[in-house]
Amino acid sequence: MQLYTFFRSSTSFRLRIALAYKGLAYEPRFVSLPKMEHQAPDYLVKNPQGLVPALVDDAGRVFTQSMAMIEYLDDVHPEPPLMPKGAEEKWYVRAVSQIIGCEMHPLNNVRVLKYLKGYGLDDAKVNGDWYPHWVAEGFKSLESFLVTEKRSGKYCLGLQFTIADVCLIPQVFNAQRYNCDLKPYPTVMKVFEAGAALDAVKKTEPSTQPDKF
Ligand SMILES: N[C@@H](CCC(=O)N[C@@H](CS)C(=O)NCC(=O)O)C(=O)O
Repeated sequence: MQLYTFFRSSTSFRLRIALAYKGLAYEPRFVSLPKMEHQAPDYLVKNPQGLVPALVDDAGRVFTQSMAMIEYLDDVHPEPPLMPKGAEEKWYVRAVSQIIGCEMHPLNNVRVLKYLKGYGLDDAKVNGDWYPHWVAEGFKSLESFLVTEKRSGKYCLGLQFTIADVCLIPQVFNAQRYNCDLKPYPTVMKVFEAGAALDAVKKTEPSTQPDKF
């Protein structure tokens, strides 16, 4: 298997965590976002969306969209599971994942930040206002969801490490990189700390990646 990844990409980090957690070996293929390698013709052949990550299996089949990829991996390699068994539990971990993957991440994606700068907003406005604003909106909503649902424990779903944690951890790493204030989200941070202590996270986090700069 090959994983097309960029060290700072939180969606690539999701895949790195999931693959490491399941003990699945892969060859990394580094795609530099600053160098626009995700828009290069040879990469667009693999992923016409021009985004990382992409996973290519031994038969040459290409998989994209991180949350769909993780659920696919969980179907094909069920142990250890990243999806719970029950219907309600599945809804819950997908809901947490989608707060992050559908509501937080897209607003602060590279191409969105670049486009804002095209409107004349400078780095201070984009990195110091827009970015932390949407992190705060997202984590405020996630914190109240976790508290209201009363299902979190060590991880988002009690003692089971799931796709919800796989999405939450990289989002917190990104927020820390942008110096966002995370004190108002104690439940988010508690499950983050537990997840960040796992080997599957420690050996895949951005600073451990060969393409980091
Ligand atoms: N929904 C996609 C999002 C993928 C995505 O947006 N990846 C980012 C890096 S985290 C990217 O490639 N951004 C390039 C850009 O915005 O130009 C997924 O979950 O895989």
